[in-house]
Amino acid sequence: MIVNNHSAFIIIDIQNDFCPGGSLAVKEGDRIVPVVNELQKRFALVVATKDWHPAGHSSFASLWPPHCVQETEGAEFVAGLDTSRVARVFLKGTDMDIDSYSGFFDNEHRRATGLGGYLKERGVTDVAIAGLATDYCVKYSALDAVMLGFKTTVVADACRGVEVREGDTARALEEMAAAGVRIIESRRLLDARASGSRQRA
Ligand code: VGL
Ligand code: ZN
Repeated sequence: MIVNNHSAFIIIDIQNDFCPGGSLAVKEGDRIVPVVNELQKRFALVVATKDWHPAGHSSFASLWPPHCVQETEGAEFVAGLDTSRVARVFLKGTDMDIDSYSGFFDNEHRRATGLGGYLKERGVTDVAIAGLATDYCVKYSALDAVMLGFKTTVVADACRGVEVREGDTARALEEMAAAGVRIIESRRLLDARASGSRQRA
């Protein structure tokens, strides 16, 4: 079962800088917002992450343009995202010298963000993940979730990829599936309640 009392929904980095007009814009990044808002209603527990870099973060020099700098407009959640049900926001990428694609740990697994412990303390066994970007932060969050023992689902159409190289999003989904992540479409979750009640009738 995907949605039960032991399930949590994790919203990854739906921030201005990852949406059209932002400094590290993901194509159609904003298009996932309505479906993410609908999906939230299916879960008793909703948490979110924010990419939250200090100015001059080490990742800006090498791979990425400056993005999601702490306390800037670019680091805020996009305006359309419903945050009223978000129980807690976990910040990632806060250490100057190391990046953190996963919402659970930095890229060398030196330090935890607290997300994994928070979920386990609340008896969460299953997680569903959506957000930005499929080929970076969603992927590494999902792989860490599996590693931590969560039954992990990624809602593919509620995510978009950066696609530094064309095909990265599709490859990321394959990689996640190979690691034991269930990849589904939002319809599976959004239709579940209605079809469930029909089946019981
Ligand atoms: C992300 C690149 C750099 C992401 C964050 O949220 O996927 N990607 N920082
Ligand atoms: Zn970042």
